[in-house]
Amino acid sequence: MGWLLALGSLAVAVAVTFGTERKKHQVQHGPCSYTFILPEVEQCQTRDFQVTNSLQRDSPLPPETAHAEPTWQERKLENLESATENNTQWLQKLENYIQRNVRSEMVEMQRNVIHTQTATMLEIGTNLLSQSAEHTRKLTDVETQVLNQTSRLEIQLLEFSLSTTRLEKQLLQQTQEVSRLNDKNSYLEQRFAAMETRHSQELQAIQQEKQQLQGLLDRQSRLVTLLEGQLASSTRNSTLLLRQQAALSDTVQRLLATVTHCNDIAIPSKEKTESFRDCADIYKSGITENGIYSIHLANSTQAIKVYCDMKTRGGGWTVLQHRFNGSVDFHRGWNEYKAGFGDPSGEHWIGNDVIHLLTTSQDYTLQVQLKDMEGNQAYSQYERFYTDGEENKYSVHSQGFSGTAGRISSLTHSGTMFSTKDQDNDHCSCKCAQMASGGWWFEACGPSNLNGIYYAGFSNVMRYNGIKWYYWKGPSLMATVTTMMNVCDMMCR
Ligand SMILES: [Ca+2]
Repeated sequence: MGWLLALGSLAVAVAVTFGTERKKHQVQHGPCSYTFILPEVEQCQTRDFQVTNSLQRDSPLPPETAHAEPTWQERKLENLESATENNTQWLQKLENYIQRNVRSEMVEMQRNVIHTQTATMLEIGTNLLSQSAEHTRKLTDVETQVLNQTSRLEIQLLEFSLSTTRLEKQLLQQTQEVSRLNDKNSYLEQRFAAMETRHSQELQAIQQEKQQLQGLLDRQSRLVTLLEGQLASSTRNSTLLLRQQAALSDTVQRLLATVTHCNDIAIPSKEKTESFRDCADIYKSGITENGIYSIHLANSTQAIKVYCDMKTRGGGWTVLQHRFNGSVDFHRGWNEYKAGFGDPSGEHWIGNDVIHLLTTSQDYTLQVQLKDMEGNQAYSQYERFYTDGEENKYSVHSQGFSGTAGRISSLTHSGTMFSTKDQDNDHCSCKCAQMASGGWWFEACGPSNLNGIYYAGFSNVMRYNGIKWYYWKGPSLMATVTTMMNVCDMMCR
């Protein structure tokens, strides 16, 4: 490369030296042609011009110098020619040198360049191949990763798809369920609305009914007020009537007393002369017909009408109680049982005071006669029978039991007090007279009650408050006839 630099500097030097010259000088050397542009000679200073080229100094002087003095133009031309020749020679040498060196160098350089380029190309190719392989490997890795990722994504997608299908199914089911519930709900709402309508209608009807009832109640209240007024006036009338009745009764009593007194004065009766104490007395006097007779109790002048049974078992029986058709109510209070009620010719109770006075005046035998619905008859008899006075609540006393109406006595044991619905003297925490009906010697409440309710006709119903003589027919006798009658014992007959 050194020669190229030298050549370059020469060309530059020539160009600097002749840059201002306009004229061109061409040199033909073989196939090569050289063109020089030289500066204008007229502008140069003659004195200052000198040639420093060694080739110029070494050349011999031309022969003309000896004999003739050349002009400056000629010298100049000669100088120029010699300079040109020197330059041409120099250039030829240079050219040769160049041709000689440049060719081999060019070949070498070309070969080197080719080698270098080949090596470079090979290196580049190798680099490219390695890079390509690297890229290929990376690409393969990336592809593998992408494939793996894709597979994973596909699997996930499949799972998502399955899950989605499942969810869709569930959603569908839930939608159906919701739809079903909606249907049910609407059905229930309809039913509820219908029920509400019905209830409101019923409520209206009930309210109307209530208003009607309210109206009726108001009318009845007015009627009740009216009736109460009428009742009050009736009560006043009734009180007046009762007073009048009491006055009439007094008048009748007085009249009867007057009549009796007149009779006593006018016709002295047989009864007056023969004052009977009981039916046995009458029977002993020779009267043997059943009927109503008057007796006088001991220490009493008052005549008492009694029914005398002159036929049964020897006759002379004073009837204390008699029932046969249920026409008389036996569910009465203490005072009525005390005084007696009913008529001796019909159903009656002779009275507790009479029974007490009669049975304590002398020894008496009691006989109870019974007859059931089928006509069966039986009796119970007590050889000794009496009752205490009212101060001892008419307590019963009996002994010497016999008869056909049960093997055991149905009359309560001695000492049992008499009870009525308004006087509870029994040994029960209850009130036997109210439960069993009638007045009797209830204990608690005992096996008998001949003053119970008289039930007519056949019935299988067990009645606790009927006529009872337990040890003959059990708790419910259904008797058609009951008779209690007293007679003085055999000694007095
Ligand atoms: Ca009691």
